[in-house]
Amino acid sequence: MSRIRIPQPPPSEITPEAVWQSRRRWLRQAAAIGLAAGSAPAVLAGSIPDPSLPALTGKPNGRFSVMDKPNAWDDITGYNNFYEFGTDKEDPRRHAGRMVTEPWTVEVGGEVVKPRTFDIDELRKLAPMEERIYRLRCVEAWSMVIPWVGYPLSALLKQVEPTGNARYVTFETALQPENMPGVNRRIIDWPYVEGLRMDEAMHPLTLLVFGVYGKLLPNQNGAPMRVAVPWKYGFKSAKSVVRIRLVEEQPVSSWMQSAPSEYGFYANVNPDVRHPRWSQATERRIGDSLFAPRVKTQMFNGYGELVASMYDGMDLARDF
Ligand SMILES: Nc1nc2c(c(=O)[nH]1)N[C@H]1C(S)=C(S)[C@@H](COP(=O)(O)O)O[C@H]1N2
Ligand SMILES: [Mo]
Repeated sequence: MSRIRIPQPPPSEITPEAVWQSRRRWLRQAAAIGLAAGSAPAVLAGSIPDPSLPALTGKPNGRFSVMDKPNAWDDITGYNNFYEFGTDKEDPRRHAGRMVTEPWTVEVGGEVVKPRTFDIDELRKLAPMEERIYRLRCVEAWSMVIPWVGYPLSALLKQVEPTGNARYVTFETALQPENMPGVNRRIIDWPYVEGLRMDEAMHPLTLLVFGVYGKLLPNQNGAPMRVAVPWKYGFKSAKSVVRIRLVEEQPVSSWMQSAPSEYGFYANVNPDVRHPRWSQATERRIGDSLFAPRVKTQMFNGYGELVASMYDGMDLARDF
């Protein structure tokens, strides 16, 4: 008799309920201090969001959250990759305010029974919001810890009923040349396109994200909706998505197209497969002191117990 194996997080990934609750208290207290006095040190230092920002909360999901302390609000919203707005880490915060995010629709089509265009308000109500603390590992060998608010991508994909031909999913980012100073430079062939294999897209860890730190997503983090795939390099997680297509053939994503020797389709975090220009064995944690040692990068960014079985029999050095 075969049983469906529900993936269990490894012991190091499980947040014991008590620890989880105490951290929740800590976050709430920090937020309360911010509410009580706008001049509270935590707000001034930018470690938590400005209480006046629009809220979007989710039920904490301890099972799919890591134990690490989340990065400061200022790191998460001020040190970004969003090349549509420029290549400097500060460019997205500086320029992304110009992106128009209202109205916003997301077209979901391709190999599906019920293709549909969803309004963003509809998408925000499609499934219950969860808060999940995820690691983000950038291919540039730095990392952060981010409390995202969203729900599994699978909830949306089930709505449109993928056909038997649907083997991959592609995500396309909005293209607003008049508001995006970065797209005048031909770094990649805009719009930004990324993709996942169907089982990766349906995996419970793959999150559609609408908020961060209990607030609606700021534009620089991919408002109003982006993807978060925590066991892959950050570039797989497309921001400000306007189109999702289910397709039969493995898509060519923007980074693969611009530099196929540097960026593969799978892009699973893998300390043993170096980027042609640098090692992936260690990472710098954003927010750590300059003198802090680099940390060892973990296979699948530490999510191996949950995802490794999807790649059984694959040579991940070849399929990088
Ligand atoms: N549309 C778009 N999505 C993108 C990027 C981008 O340049 N454009 N950068 C990627 C990279 S390299 C990373 S590391 C993450 C960063 O997400 P964050 O800025 O919210 O931390 O977004 C990814 N999604
Ligand atoms: Mo990245």
